[in-house]
Amino acid sequence: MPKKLSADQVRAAQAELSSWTLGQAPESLSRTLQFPDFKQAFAFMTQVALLAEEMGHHPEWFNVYGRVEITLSTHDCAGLSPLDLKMARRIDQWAPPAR
Ligand code: H2B
Repeated sequence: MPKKLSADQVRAAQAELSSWTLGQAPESLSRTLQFPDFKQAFAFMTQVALLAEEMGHHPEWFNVYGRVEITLSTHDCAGLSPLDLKMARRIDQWAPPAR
């Protein structure tokens, strides 16, 4: 089972992952991405889906046309784990440039 991040590790993650919002009870990281159209949003989601399968760790997300809302948390430890940080960093690499 993945190990739950300590309060210090959560603080460090929040500072590092500045485009994500920290949620509580259970702790989570959320980010909304806006793509120009559905095709580009879905291409991004396909990349994340393949990573999720590789990791055995899956996002909660919501998509309408070019918008993708993502929440990351680890159910197995009822909070954030290193798996969420790994996924958030990869998502940041694939995010569209700010408009
Ligand atoms: N995804 C997320 N986000 N959190 C989990 O705890 C989790 C998961 N657990 N994907 C995995 C699947 C687990 O249920 C299976 C059995 O590997």
